[in-house]
Amino acid sequence: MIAFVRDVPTSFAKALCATPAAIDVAEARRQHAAYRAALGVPVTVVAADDALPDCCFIEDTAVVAGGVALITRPGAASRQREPDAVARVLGEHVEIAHMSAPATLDGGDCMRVGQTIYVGRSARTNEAGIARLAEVFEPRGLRVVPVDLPREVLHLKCVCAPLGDDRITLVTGVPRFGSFAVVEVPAAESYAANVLAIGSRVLIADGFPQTADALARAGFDVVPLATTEFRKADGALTCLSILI
Ligand code: CIR
Repeated sequence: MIAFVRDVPTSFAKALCATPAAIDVAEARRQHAAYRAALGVPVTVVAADDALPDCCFIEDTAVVAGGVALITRPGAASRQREPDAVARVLGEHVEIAHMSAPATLDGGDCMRVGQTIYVGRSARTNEAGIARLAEVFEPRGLRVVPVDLPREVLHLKCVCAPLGDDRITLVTGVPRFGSFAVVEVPAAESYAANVLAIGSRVLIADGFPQTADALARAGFDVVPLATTEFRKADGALTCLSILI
């Protein structure tokens, strides 16, 4: 497994956010370094672009499965140049497919569990984006299943995340979809649903004890990480990497 991450740009304090809060870029870089170290797999770093304040949220720029990377067209206009540099780096490892206007899709809306890719219908991901996702991945043996999201949810993986090929985290109260086992995340800890599971280890945002306990009881080695600065920009753990 290789992880691709993208450095935190100097302009990160200008990243998109629903509720503005002062971002400490130096602290974000420290948290990013700890994240990289915690991944426990070889990491390839894509250089930051200061013209793209959200570029460290690399997950949104590509969906990788079955040996192909679908380079996205992010739903936020300010992010639509982010995929260019990522495509160049991923192209050294996997086949590349693209999407074009009017399609938009953010990688944070896509959750692969086994041979199924669940995709959130969100303000960032439209029907043309979902159709392109299906066009690329269904011939490769993956099923694409859309999931409706409430308007206030940024991305599908704000409320769930994969735990291997047969389990997910899911915030209590979010309607169930799929037929896998669920580790419930209490609504009061909903930010912690966005975990990054790598084998038997699971990276989790620090400060969410009920979710950490539930994951430990589910058999995971729980690795808490500080994410305060990324959270201010509406980001979490999966957003910061692409794993292939
Ligand atoms: C945005 O609004 O696009 C960024 N500030 C946050 C993106 C987080 N990405 C993700 O959850 N995959």
